[in-house]
Amino acid sequence: MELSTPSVEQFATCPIRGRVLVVDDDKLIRTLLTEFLTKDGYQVVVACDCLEALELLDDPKNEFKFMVTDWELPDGSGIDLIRHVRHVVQSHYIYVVMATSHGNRENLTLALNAGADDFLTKPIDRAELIARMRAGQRILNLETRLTHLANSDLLTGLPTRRVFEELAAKEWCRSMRYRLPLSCIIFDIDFFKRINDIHGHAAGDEVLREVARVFYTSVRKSDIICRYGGEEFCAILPETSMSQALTWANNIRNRIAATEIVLDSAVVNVTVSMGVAEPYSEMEDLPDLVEVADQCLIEAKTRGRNQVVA
Ligand code: GH3
Ligand code: MG
Ligand code: MG
Ligand code: MG
Ligand code: MG
Repeated sequence: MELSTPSVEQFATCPIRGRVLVVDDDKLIRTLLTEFLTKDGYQVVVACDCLEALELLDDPKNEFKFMVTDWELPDGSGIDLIRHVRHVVQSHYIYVVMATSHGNRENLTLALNAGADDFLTKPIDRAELIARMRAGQRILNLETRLTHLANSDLLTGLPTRRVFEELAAKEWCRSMRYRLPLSCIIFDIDFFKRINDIHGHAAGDEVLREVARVFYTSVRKSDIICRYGGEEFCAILPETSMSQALTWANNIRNRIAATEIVLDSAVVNVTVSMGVAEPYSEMEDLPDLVEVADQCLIEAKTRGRNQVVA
């Protein structure tokens, strides 16, 4: 798997570099940083003190990729802000640059130990700022790629079962708390072993990719899906009743059956069997829901495959 980071040339053509939180009580510095960063393609949001910065950081909509912070602020220290970022805001990594005139070795060590990634000495030099931001961008890009690799199934590109279980468990809690409907669909390709046996394993892989593609293009952004196992796929449909889920399941079952999958040696069609379930009072958690859907899937196989059982 190649894992090269983009070259400087690629950066130069990259129009949007993400959102930067600039924290400084000096208006001139805020203006200067905003101008330098905006010109280089960043979206800049400014804060004058810790309180303002914390409010912005704690709003998940902001999704800051970077924070450039001053050391001394009217209501606290940039060091405390950095500690907050590292200990509280953890949904994604924020690359932190400490910008200060306290540029001695002792302070540099303190800032790095608090969680800063880099250091910028005032007065701010434009070229140095941009170069340090690009160093940060390389690390963030690498993190994004590694996260994607860790969370996606290599063959189909769908989320892995681990990611699915994490997100679906959250959705389960939300649906319980707010009494919202929720449905689970699990499906398995019928007689898939035959594809491997007749056309070879590579052809089997192609069929899996194609089924995954039809599945992926049939769901909403809010649905939580995954490749659940070998030739098994699962979906949690938030705010979806059993009857809506049944309609959806039959649609996708028909779409898969109608898809002609072009292999090297032949054109094939596959069908899928599906189980659909919704929560009921005896269920304790998400695995209970998936288990019931799985029982329905087994029943669909027993009844002759290429059908949906609820
Ligand atoms: P059923 O209708 O009862 O589901 O029959 P089936 O043949 O689909 O089920 P079975 O469990 O007998 O076989 C599933 C096959 O899926 C066996 C396994 O080798 C194959 N398989 C699992 N993962 C992969 C994969 O990543 N690629 C390929 N090509 N085959 C896979
Ligand atoms: Mg200051
Ligand atoms: Mg089986
Ligand atoms: Mg199967
Ligand atoms: Mg199976």
